[in-house]
Amino acid sequence: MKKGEERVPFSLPRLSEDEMKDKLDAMYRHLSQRRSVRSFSPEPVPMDVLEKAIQIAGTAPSGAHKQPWSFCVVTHADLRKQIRLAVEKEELLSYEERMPQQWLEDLQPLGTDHVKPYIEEAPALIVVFKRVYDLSKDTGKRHPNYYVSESCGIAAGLLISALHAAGLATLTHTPSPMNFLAEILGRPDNERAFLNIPVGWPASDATVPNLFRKPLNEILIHYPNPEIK
Ligand code: IYR
Repeated sequence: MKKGEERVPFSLPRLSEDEMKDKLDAMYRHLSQRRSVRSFSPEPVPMDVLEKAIQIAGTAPSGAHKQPWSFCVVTHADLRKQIRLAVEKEELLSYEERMPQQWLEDLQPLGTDHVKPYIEEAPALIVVFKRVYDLSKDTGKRHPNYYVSESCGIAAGLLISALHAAGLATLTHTPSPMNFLAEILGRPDNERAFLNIPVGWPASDATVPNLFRKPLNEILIHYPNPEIK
């Protein structure tokens, strides 16, 4: 048997239908409480909680199990300030020149603009990098990774769910372009910034827009379906 081809038995606990429903009802109620937050308390969050959340993110499935992600935790105030300034410079250009009118209109209910105090106020930023390729430890040769964005997207979903379970608020922030993050954080050539996630407790006066989530019947399509040939 070749290296990595060993197989081990696998099973999951079998739940009754009631147990399945109860678990998922509770999970839905819990995850429905998650909101993107743009106003954080500056109180530091425990590092081991962030570490555990990142360990949870690292359980995500990935293309060919390459685990093509790195998570940078930035708590240092000077570095957060530096990132805020760089973010605001890019976002100003985006809001003033790069984003089409329709996009700006779609963002109106969120009330966002290029000013991003929360990047500095949140006690931690988790910057997710996708690794577009890896370098062989022995030969230094480039080795490709696969479905890197899908893999990192799933990992980021687990990360924000884990942080939410710990009672922490997050924002999935995507300045565009965001190559300055790799520069500021000194990341190697194979890493590209994927998401910048401010983390912390919500500020005591935090508010969020009164958004509604699509009901199940708008996002679920059953098959076979008499309305679709
Ligand atoms: N990255 C910008 C703009 C922005 C874009 C989307 I799509 C959002 O859902 C929210 C904001 C910003 O952070 O302001």
